[in-house]
Amino acid sequence: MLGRLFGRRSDAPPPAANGDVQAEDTADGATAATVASSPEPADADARRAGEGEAPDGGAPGGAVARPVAVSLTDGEPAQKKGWLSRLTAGLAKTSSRLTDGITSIFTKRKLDGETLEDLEDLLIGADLGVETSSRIIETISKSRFEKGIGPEDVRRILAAEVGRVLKPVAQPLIVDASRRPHVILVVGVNGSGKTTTIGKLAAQLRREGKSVLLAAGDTFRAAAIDQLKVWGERTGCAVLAREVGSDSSGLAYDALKQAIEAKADVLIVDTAGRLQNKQVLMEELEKVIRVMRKLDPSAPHDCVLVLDATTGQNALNQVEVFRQRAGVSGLVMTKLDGTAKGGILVAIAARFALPVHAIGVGEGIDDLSPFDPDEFAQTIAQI
Ligand SMILES: Nc1nc2c(ncn2[C@@H]2O[C@H](COP(=O)(O)OP(=O)(O)O)[C@@H](O)[C@H]2O)c(=O)[nH]1
Ligand SMILES: [Mg+2]
Repeated sequence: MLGRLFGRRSDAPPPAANGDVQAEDTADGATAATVASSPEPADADARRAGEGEAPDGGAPGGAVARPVAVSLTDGEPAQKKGWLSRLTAGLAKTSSRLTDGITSIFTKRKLDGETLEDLEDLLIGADLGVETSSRIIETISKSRFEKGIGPEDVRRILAAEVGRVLKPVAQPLIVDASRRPHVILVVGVNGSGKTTTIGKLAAQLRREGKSVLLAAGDTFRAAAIDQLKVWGERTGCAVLAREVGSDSSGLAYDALKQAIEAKADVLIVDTAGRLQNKQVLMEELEKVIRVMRKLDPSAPHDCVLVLDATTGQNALNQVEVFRQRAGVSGLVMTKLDGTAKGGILVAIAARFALPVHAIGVGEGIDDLSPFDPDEFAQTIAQI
């Protein structure tokens, strides 16, 4: 059982006798989790986890992700390099669309109204938003480029403006060590990448030596429950799960109770995301929050909205809805690797000013990183 939970290979050494996370199957089919307060360093577990298959039929995590430790709170140079190449690859579609477009508009052409209009179309087409696009156009038209303006100048202005918009929102997800547990509620529409993001986040927290309990609050689909269990095994985190159709707020309550008793560092609560019936979904989320507050009035300490970058403009609407009802405190944008319209992150930052904690650029366990505005800006402008 411990081996399965720790994602241990058969040839790997057994975990320390005082392993921090234990789980046992209970009579009602739920997986009960016990999280002790002094975890062993999880680096080895996380590395092993990186060698497994991605859940949910995704690409093999091991093939995509090398076992490079990327922390949400720090970054060694080697890790940074690994992340940068991942970011560059992940944002390739967006950056090549923008920079190829800029090159074709600004090569051997005068700077006139038509050129600027073409640029504006390009920027809006990449979902950067009207506000940011207009500001870039304004900066260019106000600048005195007597000898004409080249693609590189435009790329530099683009990077500066995107960096300026993103800087105030780039705020890492900080786990408050004084809370036991720090509760992170993860919300978002179906398929946005909630469960995958939870898995990636859990891996990073475990590498930092934190004990983490995961609650399989999307009780609507068996596959969703199994998917979180797989991530629990890969990352060495205990998972509290119940059978399909169980009450998710009851599960969240029990998970928090258990995490408090075990003095776990972090509890991450997964949720369902069917937006077909917005009202029911939102009421359910409100109930999850309400019941957890009976145990800890300050919970959840973070409510993270996971957004799929490939949904484009619809993501703006999702922020609106979830912010009103679930009290979203921060965002993670996933699948930036799957779109040429990664500019949507800029539009969202400009419109809502909500913290962006991290971005996802792939399905692998290491494809989540703290969000660095300058890196993002320079990468999409290929500076
Ligand atoms: N390419 C890519 N795929 C992702 C990313 N994040 C999640 N996915 C995939 O998106 C699909 C839905 O993710 P899932 O976590 O199940 O979404 P949920 O319904 O919100 O929990 C899965 O196939 C994931 O592997 C990402 O950053 N990039
Ligand atoms: Mg899910």
